[in-house]
Amino acid sequence: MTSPNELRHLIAGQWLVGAGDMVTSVNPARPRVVVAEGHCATVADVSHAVAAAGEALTSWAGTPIHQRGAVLLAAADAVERNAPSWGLELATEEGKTTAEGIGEVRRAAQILRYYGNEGDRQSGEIFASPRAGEQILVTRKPIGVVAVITPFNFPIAIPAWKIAPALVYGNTVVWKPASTVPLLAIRLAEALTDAGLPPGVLNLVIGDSPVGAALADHPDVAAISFTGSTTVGRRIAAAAAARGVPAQAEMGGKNAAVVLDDADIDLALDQVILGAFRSTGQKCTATSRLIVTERIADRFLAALSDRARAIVVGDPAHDATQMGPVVSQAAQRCVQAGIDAATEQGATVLTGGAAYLDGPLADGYFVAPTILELSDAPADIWSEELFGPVLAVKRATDADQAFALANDSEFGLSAAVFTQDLTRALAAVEHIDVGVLHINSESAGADPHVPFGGAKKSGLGPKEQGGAARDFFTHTTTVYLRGGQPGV
Ligand code: UN1
Repeated sequence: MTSPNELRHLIAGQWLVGAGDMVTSVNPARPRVVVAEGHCATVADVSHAVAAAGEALTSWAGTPIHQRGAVLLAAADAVERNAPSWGLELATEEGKTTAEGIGEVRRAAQILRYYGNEGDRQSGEIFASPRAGEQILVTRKPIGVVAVITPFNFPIAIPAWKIAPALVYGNTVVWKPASTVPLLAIRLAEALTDAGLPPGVLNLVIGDSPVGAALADHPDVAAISFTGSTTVGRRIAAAAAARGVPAQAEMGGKNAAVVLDDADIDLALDQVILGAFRSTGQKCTATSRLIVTERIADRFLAALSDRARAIVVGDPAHDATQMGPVVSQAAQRCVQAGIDAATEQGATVLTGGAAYLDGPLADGYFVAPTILELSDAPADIWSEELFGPVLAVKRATDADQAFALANDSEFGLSAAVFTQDLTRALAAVEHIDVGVLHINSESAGADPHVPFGGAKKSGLGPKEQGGAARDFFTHTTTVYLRGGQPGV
């Protein structure tokens, strides 16, 4: 067995051993295997990191954007080159399949490349002035030291899509990743420093919630970008508002797939399976609710359950595996408790319904792909995010009722609608209240050049990615520009 990777923090360009509590990341498929371990950062480390980011700010902000972008482009090449080995490490630490792990590392490279080229894009605006001899320019400046707090489920892609725009627009960063996935955080930070990022421009502090809270509450942090649970996101956004600094919080989802009578059934089956069970359902964009119209419901649900049963669940390191474990024992218990509560509240288990407590998967944190059909009684599983491979189903009489059920959630991150009828697709665009809508594709997925984020209670503050990222990571200065000579 190889020895675990040593956990280190990056502060002011130095890789340091922490002085906080011991933290260990394990392979959720074989929890006796330790992937990385070491000491957490302390609150004092957070202060040092914020101070280092503050010291590096003036010089980094003054570096031409093309030069800042060149660092991201060089890092992208390194990330891409290492995709096979880091993808396997990602799978080993997080639990998604190796193919998905490699795909995610490549996606991080793509995101770094997108922002690496930002210098070639428009960076401001010019308006006409109502006064002769004047133009009005809108220019952009970095905000300052940015805190980035990221979740376990995309250990490199989500960090890349926050850190890359923050850096390219001239901010400096202190980043706290989830302590369940420190290895990929170290890999990304190394790629960026090896690519030439000056000391202090990116700092990495690994730890649990006290480290995150110390970072989010630090008086010298000028903006916070967070992805994670609704509870923590709201707390961070409230603290940021109290200090008068901007925050973006990407939080929960309870995303519906709507399958209408006229859908291409095979396509819908494929995509609903991907949306619900890829990454073991651990995405804020995962499909966790299914609404299917009555006329096709029996046929669709029987075929969907067959496909879910056929998913090969196992160790993410094996090529044949199609779905790995959930990230931790706490997650496994939480998902099981959610399923049990649903059945007590009247749900019928169509397939799955339990963790694997004996047999070859018993050691790991595995849960079977689960489909539950709900009765008319209220059920928590319809309204509360579970973050696991669990799909809750309701039937609708027609498209209107199906769209109303899709909207029956306090969340509004993403949705998927399956129909071949343009009029119904357009009605979905008009009526379904979400930040990301897929017509005839699964509810997950996000491209780097377009806005990403939720409606309703799924998100707080500006969206991520594309032009939205520029809006968040910069502030504008409106310049009324005249020559020095009156009247000219
Ligand atoms: C995707 O759907 O591919 O935490 C990305 C999450 C989201 C990212 C989803 N912020 O799952």
